[in-house]
Amino acid sequence: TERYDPRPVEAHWQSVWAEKRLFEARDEDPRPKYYVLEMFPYPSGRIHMGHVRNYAMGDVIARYKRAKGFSVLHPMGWDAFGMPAENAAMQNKVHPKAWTYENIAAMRAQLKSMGLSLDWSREFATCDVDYYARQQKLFLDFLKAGFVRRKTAKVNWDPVDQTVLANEQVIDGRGWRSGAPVEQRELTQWFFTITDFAQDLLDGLETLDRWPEKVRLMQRNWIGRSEGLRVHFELEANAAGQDTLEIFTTRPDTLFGAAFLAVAPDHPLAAAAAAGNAGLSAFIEECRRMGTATADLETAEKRGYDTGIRARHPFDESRTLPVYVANFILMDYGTGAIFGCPAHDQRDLDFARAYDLPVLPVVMPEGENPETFGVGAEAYTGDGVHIHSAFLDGMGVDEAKDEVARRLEGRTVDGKPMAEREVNFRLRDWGISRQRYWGCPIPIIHCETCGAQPVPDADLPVVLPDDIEFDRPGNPLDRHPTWRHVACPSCGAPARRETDTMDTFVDSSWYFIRFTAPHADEPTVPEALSRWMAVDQYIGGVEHAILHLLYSRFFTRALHRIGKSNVDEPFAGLFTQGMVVHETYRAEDGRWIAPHEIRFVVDEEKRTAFLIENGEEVTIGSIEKMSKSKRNTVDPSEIIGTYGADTARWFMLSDSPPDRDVIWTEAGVEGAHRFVQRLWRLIGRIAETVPANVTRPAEFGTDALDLRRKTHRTLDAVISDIERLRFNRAVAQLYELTNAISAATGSEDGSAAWARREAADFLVLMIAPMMPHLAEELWRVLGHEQLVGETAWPDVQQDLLARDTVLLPVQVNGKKRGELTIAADASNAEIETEALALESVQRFLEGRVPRKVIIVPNRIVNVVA
Ligand code: ANZ
Ligand code: ZN
Repeated sequence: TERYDPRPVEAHWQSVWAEKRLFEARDEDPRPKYYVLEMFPYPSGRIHMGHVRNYAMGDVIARYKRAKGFSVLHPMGWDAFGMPAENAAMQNKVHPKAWTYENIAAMRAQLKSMGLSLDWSREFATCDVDYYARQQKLFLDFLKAGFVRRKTAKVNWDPVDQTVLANEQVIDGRGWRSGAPVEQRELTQWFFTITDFAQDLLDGLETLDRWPEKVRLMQRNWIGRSEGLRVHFELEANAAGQDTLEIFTTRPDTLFGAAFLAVAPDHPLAAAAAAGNAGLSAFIEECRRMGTATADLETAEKRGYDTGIRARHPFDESRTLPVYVANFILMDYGTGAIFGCPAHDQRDLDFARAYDLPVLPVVMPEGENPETFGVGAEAYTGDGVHIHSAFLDGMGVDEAKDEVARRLEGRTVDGKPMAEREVNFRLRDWGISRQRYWGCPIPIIHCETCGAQPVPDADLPVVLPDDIEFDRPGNPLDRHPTWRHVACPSCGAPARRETDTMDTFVDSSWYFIRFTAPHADEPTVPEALSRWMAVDQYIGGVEHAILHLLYSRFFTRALHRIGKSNVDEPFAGLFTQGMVVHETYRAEDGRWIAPHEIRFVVDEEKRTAFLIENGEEVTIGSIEKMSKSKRNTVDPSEIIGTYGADTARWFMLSDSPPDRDVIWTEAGVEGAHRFVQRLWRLIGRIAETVPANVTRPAEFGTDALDLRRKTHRTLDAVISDIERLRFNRAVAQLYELTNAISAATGSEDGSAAWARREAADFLVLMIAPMMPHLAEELWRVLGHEQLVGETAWPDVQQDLLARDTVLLPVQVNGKKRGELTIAADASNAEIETEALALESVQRFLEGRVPRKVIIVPNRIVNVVA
């Protein structure tokens, strides 16, 4: 047949692969392992184009590595707990569990229609009791090992709905449902002690040489190591019952530029000073209401209140510094108190300008005049020499930091050293308590007498009750009539269950480890873990560059410390893919129009869009990330239904570098589909005209040799492109080879026929990772009995890679000025670049830009200047 119909073919091969269990990873397979993983999806209901791109990339690697002789693990699962299921329950009266599993079923079918080479035998959802039961065990293991702490922390509290809100439920400071201003409340919560791993997590980044530098930098900044000094300032005359105030600074060298001290609103000194000071009390109260989200504090106006307390300057007896309570000081960083140096810190400068405090520069760039150097609207945070700083004058920043530390360490207040060096991390402990139903229950029982008790092993797992009501806001587990009432495992008295569930980031912090032994009784199996971990190639969105990856690195380390893992880093290679973007369309009245509602009229001048429904003209807007709100999404199922999965996969991989955004266009998809059809006809013709049993000739004619060279060079390039995840370049190579094969008809002497067969075979094997169904079908057409999925990747014949060279004379304005040795089949662009780069040519051009470069193939190059 002339036309290729992907639908029956794709379904056929999918069932053949499944029957043969071709993609199931075997623990006992003796070949070297390769673990490729894409970030598992949240079961929102339908897959989107971002998924298609993500999984198409992972599948290319999985199929390629399999063909290269690796024992490949390529699993799939579902990140299935979380808020949307509860929202659906409240809005549509459907149980979160039913909603989630229905979505999973729908999305599983969609993924299967993509023909991904996944090991479905290892599939699980994080909301499966089987999975979260093991997570509860790990939680208790971590608790025993000291990786879990209980402490109070602030939560967002909606006073109208009487419920805790997740950060994403707070919109402009108000509850998403009630619209009431959100308050901060202190709750006792569970934390993983990730801060104890801060240095380790930082050091580990150095070993991750197959991660994008950008992501490592983001992690480094998030961990935020800083070396600094704790300094005890003496307060004047027993202020508010305190003699000293301890601050943390990373810039002790700027001490002579200090203009004030400041403490956080929750600092004990603030409370002490507020006693009997109504104005200060009101200010503190206001700060509290504003909340403490770090992002807000960065941008909020810097505000403070003078406590009236004064501190002594440690090196200058004549100076005192006012002590403020300020809204930009965080209680849980350093000591919750600072000295402010306006000239060299932007926050301090903004504050000083608002409260009329002196701005004295004490560091200036080398070569400035100390008498005239000043600071305007921007603080000077660079390096330089010290000025106006007594014994520090003339020193550089590092030297001055050390000098201040040395001098203060040697002095004492109240019998203690006035300063201690300290390393601080910006990283906070990971609070995992969520006041929600649809999550992994925290396996703890609270007893009035015995305190928080772990649920005994025999009583695990703690299973979520199914009979719950979503008629009111808040956590339904709190209102369940029986679930929360249990006997204390230690004294037997009536006690209550922890009703908080775990942050869903916990679920995704070890799923990749569970894939190595998904059905095991224990959470992890040492042999399986050490066989498959680390993940060799992890692929996902850059939006997970910080938290998910950091938490996973923490989990893996924590498992190592308790002897359950032998690796520290879970992901040896990381790739962050770009987004799928699309044009946007708007009707006259401003409403967003979906791509399928539009018909285009294209003439030489422009493209115009019209509503199919009534012919109204529609404005073509900017290209943006596909989103429901702008209605510029394209449904993968529709594309697969129309063109087949191979076309969708091919287009996704072809159009731009995989780390950049790809613009989805109908024209692009059609182009990809035309290529599918073209391959079908081309390979079909070869299969018909060139006998499958031609014997390998002893000698190759020129045409045959040319085609063989092209074939092997393409193979060589495709290998290096796939290994570097440059899929779009691999695709471009394959287009070229296809053209070369089409062109190489003509003489059918024995050697040319053999070369054509070889080229066709290789082409099919090379497209297989991207278009696996078409490849299987073509492979069959070519007469092979094995599946492509079972066939080894072809070998490059090295001697065919060498290129013949020619020697070309190079003239400038008609006179010979040099010679160029270059590949005989080099393109004109290559020849021009190389010719112009010749030293001799450069000399005669004397910096002029050549007007024209005339190339007579294989004869001569003439540069016209
Ligand atoms: C004086 C100073 C002078 C500072 C100067 C900076 C520049 P990193 O590097 O992020 O660790 N700081 C200390 N504790 C704070 C807190 N609890 N809330 C808000 N700010 C706090 O930042 C350390 C610097 O942040 C410290 O060094 C302190 O200001 C401020 F020219 O001390 B610095
Ligand atoms: Zn008890």
